[in-house]
Amino acid sequence: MKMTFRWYGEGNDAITLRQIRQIPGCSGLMGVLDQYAAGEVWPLEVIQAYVEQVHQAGLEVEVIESVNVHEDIKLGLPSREQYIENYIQTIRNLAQCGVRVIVYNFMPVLDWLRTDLARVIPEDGSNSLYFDEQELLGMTPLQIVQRTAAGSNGFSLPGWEPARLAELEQVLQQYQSVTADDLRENYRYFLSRIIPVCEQVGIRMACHPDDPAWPIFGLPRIAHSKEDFDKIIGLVDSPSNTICLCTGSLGSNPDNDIPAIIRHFGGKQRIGCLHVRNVKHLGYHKFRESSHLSSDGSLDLFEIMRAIWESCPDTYIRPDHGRMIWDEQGRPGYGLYDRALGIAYLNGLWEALEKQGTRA
Ligand SMILES: [Mn+2]
Repeated sequence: MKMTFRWYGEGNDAITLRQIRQIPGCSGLMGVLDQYAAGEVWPLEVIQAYVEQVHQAGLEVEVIESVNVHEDIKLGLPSREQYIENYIQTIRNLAQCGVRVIVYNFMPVLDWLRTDLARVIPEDGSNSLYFDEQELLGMTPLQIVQRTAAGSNGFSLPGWEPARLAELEQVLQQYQSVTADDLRENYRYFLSRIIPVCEQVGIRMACHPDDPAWPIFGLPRIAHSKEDFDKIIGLVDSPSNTICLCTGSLGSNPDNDIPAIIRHFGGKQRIGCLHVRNVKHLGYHKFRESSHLSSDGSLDLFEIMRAIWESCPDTYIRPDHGRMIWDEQGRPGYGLYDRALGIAYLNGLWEALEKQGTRA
């Protein structure tokens, strides 16, 4: 297992590489260059400079996240061809710089969604990301986008890049006639074009689940259950077609048995990497992000780590979102302190498994 940390790049993150290097047992990053809009080629020299900088700090960067898929690809428009060509060029450029796993998603228009980015947790006064479908019912997509932007403390948020949302109303219209099956067929086309290249250059594509794990605003969503991911890995049957198994995203739906899902796909060698975090279920379609500790949330992190240790022990992991604690100001969900605590805890569970665990 390689423990990593999400970092947004110099000038785009309040956290420094030096701070990340000082987290015990953290050997690398899941990096991101989110200055590029979906559909743009990430230039080789820019990736090289980024990777070089990370290496100089004593960290690896074998996973890159948020290589966003242009909406025209998801909609299956004729213009998708150029965007797929661009995506392939980005894959080649990343591979040339030593990247092994690319995290992306196939969610229409809206990426992850919350109704509050800083909901105070009454028990201890910290705050975290929060979702309540009841709050969402009275809002339009545009209102939730504006509210999310206003709550971001001035930081860019992954999946909420302004360029991507500039034509929100128009793109929402375009999806009116797109069914889940249509979306899946467009996904199949995309994968059939990129996966052969990935095999050639040694890249594994890792699809991030829908977050939360159910449809939103009537948009088709096809990646939020074991059954969905069985279909996805079957669209193009290749070791390069994998999942970024995000325990908090899938775990927002109590029907998803996360350790069982990890064992299922880990056993098939189809987990490219994992985001490991906890959520606290507060009611129907209502949850908050808790600390990583099992007893603070609704997921059993020990069982999750055991499933990883048993089925895909060589994978990449990172703590996912953290709470804001100790008066830290920063990008919602991506502060230093609580994510560093998450790493310490997950590494502790891992050490216990290494020393005392028995594999089935
Ligand atoms: Mn995630």
